[in-house]
Parts: sequence; C-alpha cells; structure tokens
Amino acid sequence: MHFWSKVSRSAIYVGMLLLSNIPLLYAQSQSAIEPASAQARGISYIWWSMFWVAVAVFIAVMLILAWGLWRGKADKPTHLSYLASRNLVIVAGVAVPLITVICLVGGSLFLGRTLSEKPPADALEIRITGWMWWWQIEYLDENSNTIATTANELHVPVNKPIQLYLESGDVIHSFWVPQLHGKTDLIPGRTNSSWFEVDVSGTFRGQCAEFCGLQHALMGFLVVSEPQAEFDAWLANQQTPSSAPSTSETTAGQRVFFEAGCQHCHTIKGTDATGTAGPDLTHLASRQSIASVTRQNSRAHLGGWVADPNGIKPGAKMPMSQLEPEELSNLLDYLQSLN
Ligand code: HEC
Ligand SMILES: [Cu+2]
Repeated sequence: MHFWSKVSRSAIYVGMLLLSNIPLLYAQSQSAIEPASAQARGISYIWWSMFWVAVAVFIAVMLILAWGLWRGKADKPTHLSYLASRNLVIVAGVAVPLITVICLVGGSLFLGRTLSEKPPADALEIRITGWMWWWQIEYLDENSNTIATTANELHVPVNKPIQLYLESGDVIHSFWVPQLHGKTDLIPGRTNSSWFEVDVSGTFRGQCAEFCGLQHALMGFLVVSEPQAEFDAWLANQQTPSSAPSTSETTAGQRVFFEAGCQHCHTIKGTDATGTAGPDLTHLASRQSIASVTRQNSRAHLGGWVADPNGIKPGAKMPMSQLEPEELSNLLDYLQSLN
C-alpha cells in the first residue's frame, strides 16, 4: 500500500476509535504521577527519582560513547591507559551502578515500610468486595457492622484516613486508584488492607488491576472525595431504606421489578428484594455510572442495560429481560426514583 494511503487509513481508524464507544467517564485521569494523597505522592516521588536517575544514566552513557567515538582508537595501548580503562570499568561499570541500584531499592523499601504502617485510629472503615465484574462497597461502624452498601462509587471525606478491607467474592482482583495509592490484591478467603487519605476534593477513577476474566477491563470504579459535611449527608442518605413508590408508574415499575425476578440478585432496602449476586440498588439513582463505570447513569443507558446487559458488557452475570415497552418504561421510572 502507498505510504500516504496507509497514513490516512490509520488516521481514520484512530478517529473512529476515539469517536465511537469511549464512554465519557473514561476521560477521568488515571495517572500515578498526578497524586492526590500522601501515599500516592510517595509513590510518585519514587517514580520521578527512577525517571531522573535513568535520564542521568542515559546521558552519561551517551557522552562516554560519543567521547569514545570521537577519540578513536589509541595508537598503541600503554600500561597506563590499560590501568585507566580498568579503573573506569570498576568505577563506572560496577561501583556507580551498584550504588545507584542500592539507593533506588533502599528508597522503595523505605517507602514500602511507610505505606504499610497502620492508619490512625480514627480512620473510616470500609469493606470492598470484588466480584466479576463490579465492586461492592460497605461502610462499617466501629463494631464492623455494615451500615450502608453501595457499588462502584466509593465516597470518602477529604483529609480523613480511610481504612479499606479488601475481599473477593470469586477470583483474585486488584484494587487500584493510581492517584491515591498503589495496587492491593483482593484474594478469595482472606482480607487484605490498605489505607489512604485524600488531600483534595475530586473524582478519581480506579480499575481492577489483576486479570479476572472476560470483563476485567470494564471493572472500573470511581472514588469521590468531598468535604466532611457533604460526605455525612451522602452517607446518611445511603443508610436510609428506599422510599415507597409514589406515582402510578413507579408503583407499576416496582411490580415489574419483582415479576421479572430482579430481586433474586439485587437488594433494595425497604422492600422484599434481598438478592446479593448483583449490586445493591437501594440508591441506584444517586450513582454517576452503571455497570462499573461502563456507562453513565442515564435513563437511556439504564434501559439498554436492563434489556441486554451482555450487549454492553459481554459476559456480564446478569440475564437479559424481555419486557413490554411500557413495562420497561415503568421499571426505569422506578429505578430512577431510587435516589
Ligand atoms: C442473575 C442475577 C441478576 C438478575 C436476575 C438481575 N441482575 Fe442486575 N445485575 C447483576 C449483576 C451481576 C450486575 C453487575 C454487572 C456488572 O457490572 O458486571 C447487575 C447490574 C445491574 C445494574 C447496574 C447497577 C450498577 O450500579 O452498576 C442494574 C441497574 C440492574 N442490574 C438492574 C436489574 C434489573 C432491573 C433486573 C431485573 C429485570 C436485574 N438487574 C436482574 C445480576 C442480576
Ligand atoms: Cu477484577
């Protein structure tokens, strides 16, 4: 193929990729070098020191190479030049790299120790359970009882230590919010822990970082850090049961929910729906996204999801449902009233 037609064809592919299916929520930054917590800042220091050391080594090697090329071959090696090059090898080839590596390893070990220190006693405790392919989030009281359950959207107060207990319901997952901390695995049968404290209000995207099956790549989540008062209001709302349907549409929609069998997998507190195979829907409408940050939480996406989850997330462990248009519409009214 001609060079320019190759270029234009690639440009078209890239353009199509950009315009097509990239959900808006992917736009959130996921960068370990834009830290928003002390923990991530430590990690980014190590990252930058390694980067600058690598840059310095690269420049030094290039300079030595250039110098060697420029100098050319010595006419006749003397005893003295042999000694000089031997010392160069010992110093630049052994001593300097050894010291550099020891410093970098020492730095990361030291950081690792700091990061694994216990959090302050007043930390907010949250249990996160990884499921194929979504995140269950439970807020705990001081006796480790669950006081509120949500999914895929972790709210935390800013400037408050957050203690996470990480568990898995099926296979190994890994909890990773690059702007807040390094990865921690969620391993079946054990509880791992991690803690961080966010310095700024904002929304940070996280991602499962351990391959866990078909939809591993679409196992995202959001961390929303907000001022304490806003967080308190949010948590208070999450703790309340859902309010009873108040219109004829939402009443009919709730009936559809039970007739379609949704309650076998979903909990809606305040109703008879107590399933646990899928996300708690008690306050579904308060979340920004559905299906682990795969789609924004809008009526259209909800409708698409309920009708055919596998069309949005192939392999998703929720069956499709065949509903009459009016039933679907009522069901969506009901789901959207769960705020
Ligand atoms: C067999 C179990 C099962 C049944 C039955 C089921 N779901 Fe689900 N549902 C799931 C699972 C699992 C997920 C999470 C999928 C994912 O993100 O990978 C989910 C996700 C959802 C979500 C997105 C929630 C969020 O916060 O991301 C909604 C909304 C939902 N289901 C509604 C329904 C409705 C309405 C019905 C009944 C028509 C229903 N589900 C039936 C298992 C089920
Ligand atoms: Cu996973």
